[in-house]
Amino acid sequence: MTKSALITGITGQDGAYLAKLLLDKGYTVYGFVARRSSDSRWRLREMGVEADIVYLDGDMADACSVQRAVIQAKPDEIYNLAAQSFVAASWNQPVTTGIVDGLGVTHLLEAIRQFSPHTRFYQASTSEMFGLIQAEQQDENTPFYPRSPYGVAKLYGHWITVNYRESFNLHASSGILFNHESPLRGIEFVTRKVTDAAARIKQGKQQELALGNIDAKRDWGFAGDYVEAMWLMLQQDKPDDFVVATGVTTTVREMCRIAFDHVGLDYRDFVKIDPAFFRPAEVEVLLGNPAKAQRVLGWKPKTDLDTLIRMMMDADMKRVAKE
Ligand code: NAP
Ligand code: F7E
Repeated sequence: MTKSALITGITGQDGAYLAKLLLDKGYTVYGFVARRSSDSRWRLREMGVEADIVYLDGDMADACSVQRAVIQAKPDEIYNLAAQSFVAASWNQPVTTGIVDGLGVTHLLEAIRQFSPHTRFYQASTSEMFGLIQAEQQDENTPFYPRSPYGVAKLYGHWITVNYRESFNLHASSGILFNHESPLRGIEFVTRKVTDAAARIKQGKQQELALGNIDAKRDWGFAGDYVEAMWLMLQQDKPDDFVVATGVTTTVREMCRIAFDHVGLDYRDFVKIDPAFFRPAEVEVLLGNPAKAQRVLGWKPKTDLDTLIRMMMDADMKRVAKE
């Protein structure tokens, strides 16, 4: 029988990769989409899936619209990817971030509990919940210490998912995903900011690149690999929480080196440090331990950072050349 899934945040990076994965598996895919004044479906077009999705209008802040979407779709699976996901912006929009990324999760869980309790639920949790890290390598048992309004809101979303699982026996899982990137990554995130700038500098369209804390370290993986882990979580008999990461951490500085190297440039000639890009409170280092995901889900990252950055550089070189 054909399965169905509702994806919130389907117009985002992960939404586009996940929609493609599920459509390829034969799912009927519903996309919960907020009204915007300009086009937000470009990633779905890039993935060649725009016409294959059933769109349902709504906003995570609007409980009525969330409820209506759940009742209309009554899907087998819901993937809650919608969020104000840019950490730096969360200090300027702390309340919106709290409502969308935090309370919005309750809107969905309540709708499932009341109207579609058979639906399996995936919550897009994040390594930002570890923030000021309490263990050198973070796993499902590491205490949380969020460092931004985004991290705090996501921690609420994580715990309400755990709580509804334990209170109402819902099949609700939380994926604690470390940074994952792709050519579809938003331009404000550091990897895309760097690959886009390196492509522009190479093609004479930009002179320099202003960055903040380039000594920060992240555990970066490929979004295409990570959406498979989301799907695998909902195929398990039992819901649970899983860290999804590569187990390797790298500085922003080294990531710059890889990107600029790929187009024959030395990043040190172009990168300038600008205090405007430093954060009020920084997450200095993240390093995940994906052992449980490997053991229980049989999931392993397939793409290393070098391959990922080269993939992003190639895509940006082509895109910038066409502009
Ligand atoms: P993204 O590209 O920023 O996509 C976010 C999505 O949420 C977009 O489709 C956006 O719609 C939608 N959205 C924002 N506010 C909304 C609202 N009020 N109502 C309905 N939809 C709304 O994020 P991503 O990188 O794909 O990440 C997917 C999820 O995983 C997010 O929840 C993020 O916080 C989480 N996460 C990401 C990472 C990562 O490294 N990428 C790691 C851990 C967790 P528009 O396109 O219309 O703006
Ligand atoms: O920053 C440093 C910055 O914005 C990474 C989101 O998907 O992953 C993402 O959050 C690091 C930070 O991602 C610039 O200070 C230096 O230390 O690419 P980012 P993020 O904050 O790690 C997590 C897991 C999520 O859940 C989030 O949704 O890079 N950095 N200079 C910079 N960052 C940016 N954006 N711009 C700079 O100029």
